[in-house]
Amino acid sequence: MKFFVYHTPEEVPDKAVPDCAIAIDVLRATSTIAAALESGAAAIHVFSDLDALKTASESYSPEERLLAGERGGARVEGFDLGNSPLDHTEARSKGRHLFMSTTNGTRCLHRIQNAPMVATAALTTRQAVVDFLNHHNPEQVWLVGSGWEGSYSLEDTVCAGAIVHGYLTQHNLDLKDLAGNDAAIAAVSLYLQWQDHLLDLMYCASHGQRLLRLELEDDLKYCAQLDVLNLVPVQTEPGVLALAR
Ligand code: 3SL
Repeated sequence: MKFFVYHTPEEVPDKAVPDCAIAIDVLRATSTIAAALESGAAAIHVFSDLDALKTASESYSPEERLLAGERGGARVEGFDLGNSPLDHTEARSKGRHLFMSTTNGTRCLHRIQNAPMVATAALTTRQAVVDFLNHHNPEQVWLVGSGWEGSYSLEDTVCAGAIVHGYLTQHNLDLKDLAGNDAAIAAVSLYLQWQDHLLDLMYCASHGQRLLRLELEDDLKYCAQLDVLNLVPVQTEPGVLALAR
């Protein structure tokens, strides 16, 4: 297996397609996708365009669907939810289809949706993602950070590093044999620097600070947790995610 880390969807090579591509948006889209599936959501339908989202959601009854929209960190007016993982409880989400649009996370998923295997990762699901990779053993893995409007986000790269580091220690491998690009090596270094202080990293990160200004500190605390959910969201058709079977 070779890991390639891309800090943003814009960095992803145009013509190549890996065996497996994994979208990461720790703050907060991929943490929220995992939390929704953990709460029993039937599937997550991801859209860039809010009008297309509303139209597609109409094929489900109001009881069967939830509309989740975020722009600039805040909930889109008229939507049921914003983009907080803490919104999802069994009472609210179980059995329902989540129609979701966020600033960067959905863009990242669209960028990689043509890969034969597409999944999402967060710090909360890191070990489950390592187990998923062990099981499927893809040759080339892209770990793609969502970033913020085209620029690099610390928390996505630390998560990519946590995944590579988890795989590496489990197999007792050398980083130079696993890393497909220099960014993979840098991501592991970032993780090693911060592995015992992940919440502090969220406080330093520019998007963490943006969320703190919106009084979303509890979201930071939730998203900084490592290995607390044993599930992997996988793409079942372009733009739709459900639990890996
Ligand atoms: O950009 C995104 O996709 C979101 O995760 C950003 S936010 O954390 O909801 O503000």
